[in-house]
Amino acid sequence: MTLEDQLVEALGAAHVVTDPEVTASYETDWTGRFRGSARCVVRPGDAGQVAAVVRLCGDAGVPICVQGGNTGLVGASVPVDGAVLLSTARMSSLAAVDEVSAQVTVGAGATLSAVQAHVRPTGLDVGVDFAARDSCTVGGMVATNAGGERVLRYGTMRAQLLGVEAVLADGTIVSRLGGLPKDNTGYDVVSLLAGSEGTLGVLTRLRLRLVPLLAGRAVALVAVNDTGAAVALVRMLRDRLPSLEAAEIFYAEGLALVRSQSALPAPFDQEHPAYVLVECAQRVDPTDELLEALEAAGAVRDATVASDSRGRHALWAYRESHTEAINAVGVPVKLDVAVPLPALAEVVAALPDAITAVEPRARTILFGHVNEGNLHVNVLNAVDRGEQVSDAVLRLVASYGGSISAEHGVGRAKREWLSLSRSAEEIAMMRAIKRALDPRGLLNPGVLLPED
Ligand code: 2HG
Ligand code: ZN
Repeated sequence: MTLEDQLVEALGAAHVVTDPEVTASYETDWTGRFRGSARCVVRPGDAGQVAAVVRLCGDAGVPICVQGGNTGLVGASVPVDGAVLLSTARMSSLAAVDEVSAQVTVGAGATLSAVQAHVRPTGLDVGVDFAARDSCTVGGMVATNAGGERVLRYGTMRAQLLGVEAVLADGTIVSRLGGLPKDNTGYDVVSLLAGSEGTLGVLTRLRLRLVPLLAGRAVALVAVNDTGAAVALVRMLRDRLPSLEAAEIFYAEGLALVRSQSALPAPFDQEHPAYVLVECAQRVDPTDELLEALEAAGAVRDATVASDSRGRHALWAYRESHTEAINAVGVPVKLDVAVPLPALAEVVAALPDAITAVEPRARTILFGHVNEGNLHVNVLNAVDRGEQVSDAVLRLVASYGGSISAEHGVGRAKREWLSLSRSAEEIAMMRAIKRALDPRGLLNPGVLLPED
């Protein structure tokens, strides 16, 4: 029996796909930069079926690549050639919300927006949110330790995670979904799986902590002179406004690109060098306190505030449309970095020259999450020089004590630069963990750890 026949026996023919027209959409990443070729796509329905897939692939010595919503931006969800691509799409269960504990258990394949829609009627919400919410899956969010727009208030995905069910490389099912917030009984295996990018186990269910759903919201788009002014503004708002939930940054060039790809009107009657988008959220309307804080702030060139849902979404659209607008004009080299806040302005000023030094035609669009010093460096017209551009950006960032991956993960895109952010001792420790849990390197080979 071929591996495909055995997989059909375990999952049913409907859930083992070999038709190249169907598998094609799983074989390219969202940006169009990373490609692979899977021998088939399997769609297990639960941990038991995942365990069967893992055992069969292990016996056949065939690697497995795990894919959620395929919205990842570092090439980690694209298969190495000849791998079995395991899609989590069918594992999208949503258990009843535990309102007493403010927790919920969901399948790894549930999209973020499905979980939001499921929990919000109970007055609770998911602490992490970002633009890919309609397609990204909770499993992928945990596997990459996704960050997004509310890290300032609630932390990254790891901070939302109270339990996991996962299948290890030998087919063992590890289930720890009890959700006790206090539980100091040994190694934190749940946290270890967050950010492991599918290299240590296949996540099948997740237990998430929930946060209060805050209906009183106000969003301000604030025009400022430069990154330094943006950092100073956010620091001041953070000190003054306990309701501050998001602080994002983008620049004139990004706004022009977004507007060229959409029907969005100009937010102000003139252009400005840089823009900060902030959102406040609490039980009662925070508009007055946001306005007062903005009035007290020094370096505001212009500002517009929206409290109603339509107005707030319209302001967020300027920021959240960046990714799609960039992809609409070409395949970008994407780098997601973080630097210490005091260095952010200097790094932003240095980046364009560092990039054009290795690719003079490059067009660099910067935006990101200002409070975490997290910049999304998107470089167009540079995909043929992707290695050199990545090298220049990541070395610059590392020289400021920054991280080569703030929130998207390492994936295939950045693994050869891991030593810029992690010491040799840490990488050796990571390799030892990988060897202990997946000695044959079956799970997501080519992702996260550099070539040995
Ligand atoms: C965001 O913050 C995402 O919108 C995507 O992390 C960033 O497209 C990007 O580079
Ligand atoms: Zn981001």
